[in-house]
Amino acid sequence: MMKTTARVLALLLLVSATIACGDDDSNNDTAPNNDTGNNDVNNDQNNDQNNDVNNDENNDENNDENNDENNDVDPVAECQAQCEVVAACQDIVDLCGDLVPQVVAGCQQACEESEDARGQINATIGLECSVVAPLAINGFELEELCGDEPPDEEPIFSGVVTLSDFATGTDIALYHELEDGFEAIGLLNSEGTDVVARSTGGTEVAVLDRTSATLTLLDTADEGVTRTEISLEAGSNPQDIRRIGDHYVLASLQGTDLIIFDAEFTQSTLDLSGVNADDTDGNPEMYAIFDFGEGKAGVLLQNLTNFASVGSSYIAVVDVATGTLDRAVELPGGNPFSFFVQEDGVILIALIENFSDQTGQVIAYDPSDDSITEDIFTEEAVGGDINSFAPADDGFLVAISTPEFTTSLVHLSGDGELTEVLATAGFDVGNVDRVNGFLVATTAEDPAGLLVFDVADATTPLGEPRSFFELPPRAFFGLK
Ligand SMILES: [Ca+2]
Ligand SMILES: [Ca+2]
Repeated sequence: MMKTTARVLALLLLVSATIACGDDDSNNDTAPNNDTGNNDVNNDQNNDQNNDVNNDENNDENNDENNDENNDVDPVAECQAQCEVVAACQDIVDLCGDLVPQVVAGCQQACEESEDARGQINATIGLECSVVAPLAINGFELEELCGDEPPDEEPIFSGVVTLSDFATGTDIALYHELEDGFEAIGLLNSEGTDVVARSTGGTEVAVLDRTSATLTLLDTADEGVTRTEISLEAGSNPQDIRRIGDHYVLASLQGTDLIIFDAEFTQSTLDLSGVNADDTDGNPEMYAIFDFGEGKAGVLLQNLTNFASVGSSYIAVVDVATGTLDRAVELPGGNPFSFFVQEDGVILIALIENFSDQTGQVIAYDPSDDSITEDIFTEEAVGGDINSFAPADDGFLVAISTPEFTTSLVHLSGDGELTEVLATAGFDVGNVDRVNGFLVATTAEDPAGLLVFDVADATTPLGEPRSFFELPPRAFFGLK
């Protein structure tokens, strides 16, 4: 269903541009003959400029039609009829097969919605298939639309990938893992070099561009159509955004205020600087947000001073509708840096303390009763700072940065045994996420791509890294 919509949309997008630039000369020469007074002139011109057979037919048909209908031909109906005529040409039937009705639908919608397209299409009335079919195939890019049909199957899983070289720009792509390959669809290209994508929940993706200080909300179910674009405070370093009910909650590393947007994107703020008295710089370092349930947002506060952890970190539990702090939950360690929400609602949080120490750990926090279980696994066990992790059936996949400031993707078995999965010189591991029974890790070098694992065997990647587009992938999150 999505593919069908996408194709018709793509067709619509192509109409004005492609027909307009397709062959202006021949199109303009063949003016629509819907005015009796102009029939003779038009047809004389046609006769002069096109082949005799065509124009003899044109003259007969057009004059008859015009006379019969008192010259009151609806140009939209005329255009839509021409869509069917052209789509019946054998070359197009051969090329598009089952997609012909969609080609016609897209063409006819263009007749309704675009005066330019309508004029261009009507200008082809009367041309033979040998002339108009190549024009349509070229103009509508039908070889691409019809000839290269992607597999019509439900993806095994889907996700969103941020690709960047931190220099020339950032691409945000929608990724589908398919039974016999993969498909990547560009959603947004930014010149910004400090851009992240976040799931707000559902199929919606938020793109936070710190370079331009903008928030863009895209709908992946609609091939990345932009829903909203909002300017943010420059330098606020936005980190994460989450949809809670009909509100959005935005966390920024710089500044004291959590930002809450209501359904009309009217902004309110909540000062969280007082949650940890030990964090004397007044900035609580809001790092991430999760849906706490019952209209509440959980905001992870790193509480750093001069980039160093200053004792406990906290979860600020915020009632979104009222914009008030419900409570603050103290965590047994500093610097929450990544988290994973389990299906049972329990949240695993990596408290990494400081970079290059190995004193951090992953805890399990249960929002239903604020209980905490420590030492799910430790930095000491995996041999570095825990950048990102996701649970497998038999342990965890963990992206770490080592004390030597290299990155590795490691597997920690259920009994705490470390199995190094991938680590090569220059290997640049981004993050790990779990979606629909699979684990996906991003690698930016040697090689660049997405590494896919089955959760039942998280030590052996499934096939080659999935590599696409020009920029290396930096982060992936699954669309739940
Ligand atoms: Ca601080
Ligand atoms: Ca650490």
